[in-house]
Amino acid sequence: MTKAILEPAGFHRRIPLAPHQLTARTTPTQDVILLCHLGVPRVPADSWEFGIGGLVRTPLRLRLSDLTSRPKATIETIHQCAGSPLDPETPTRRICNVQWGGVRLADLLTDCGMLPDARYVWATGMDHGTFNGVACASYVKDLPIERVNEDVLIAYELNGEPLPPEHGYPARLVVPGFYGTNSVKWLTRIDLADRRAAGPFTTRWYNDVIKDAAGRATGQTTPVWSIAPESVIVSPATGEQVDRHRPVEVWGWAWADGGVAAVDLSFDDGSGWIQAELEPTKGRVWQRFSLAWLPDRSGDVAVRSRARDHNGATQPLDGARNAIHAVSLVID
Ligand SMILES: Nc1nc2c(c(=O)[nH]1)N[C@H]1C(S)=C(S)[C@@H](COP(=O)(O)O)O[C@H]1N2
Ligand SMILES: [Mo]
Repeated sequence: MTKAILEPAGFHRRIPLAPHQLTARTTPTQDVILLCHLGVPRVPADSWEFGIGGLVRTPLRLRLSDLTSRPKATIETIHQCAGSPLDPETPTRRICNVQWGGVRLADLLTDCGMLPDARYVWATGMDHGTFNGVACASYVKDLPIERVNEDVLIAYELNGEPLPPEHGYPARLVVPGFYGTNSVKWLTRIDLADRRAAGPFTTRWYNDVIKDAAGRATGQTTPVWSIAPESVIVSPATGEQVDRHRPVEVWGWAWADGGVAAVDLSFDDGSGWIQAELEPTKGRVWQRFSLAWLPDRSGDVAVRSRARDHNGATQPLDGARNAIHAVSLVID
């Protein structure tokens, strides 16, 4: 296939909604985070083909009509950008919650017949160019093969409509519960392999430094795959004036790969924490939390939310992409 035309070419991002604007449970498509390292390839659907190969018994080639004529799976899930790979410890809170429609990757892999040595799934996009001074022939990511459970999709729909060009038309990978960087857009290949992929997006960027208990680098890294527990306060918004002695509902969203078990709120710079009400984990959808809070003193108050996942992992105060979110309020 000839090289795809990029329009625009180069790094392209749409600033998502700020936390206080995340009022909708399902994020409208025009408000969905948008992140393209190399540009937006314009892919003509009639000439598009997508191949599955590598460590499989029977390689497959599929056109868009081959995907759409198979049974359609839909999943509603959080969709989060991990932030800049050049600045991985700064929280960006680029988050939304959307519905994807497509074909289960697991079903396609069953049709191909996985060979026993296959340990990783490599996904290649049609975009190409330069990121941070490094020439990239394509955008390639990988994931462990055991992660390909029933909700990993080759998606061709976003919120019930065909994917818009910038979100991956004609088809993309969606790995619910993994950071967005792994959900390769404008798919051209899936390959099974016995090792991690070698491109800069898997070896050079998107590997977090593992730290010891004292916060020192151990010299080891871990791929930016699973979404760490996180939460944002939607209301009240930073700067809002709140009446003293009048209960105010503090609410927001919490999420994690595997779901959130509890959300605690602090009104005293993190010395005390009060458990909020929380919707139960339901699939991959974000969970609403809320607490009726009675401000009992005047002045400036910072409200913080802290999510805990089902394994007990929680959010740090700072120094990580999932650091605790705080809103500053004026109590009058
Ligand atoms: N081919 C390709 N896929 C990609 C990217 C990219 O630059 N090229 N960016 C990734 C990143 S960092 C994120 S956060 C998500 C964002 O998906 P969206 O723009 O559709 O919301 O796409 C991922 N998939
Ligand atoms: Mo991202």
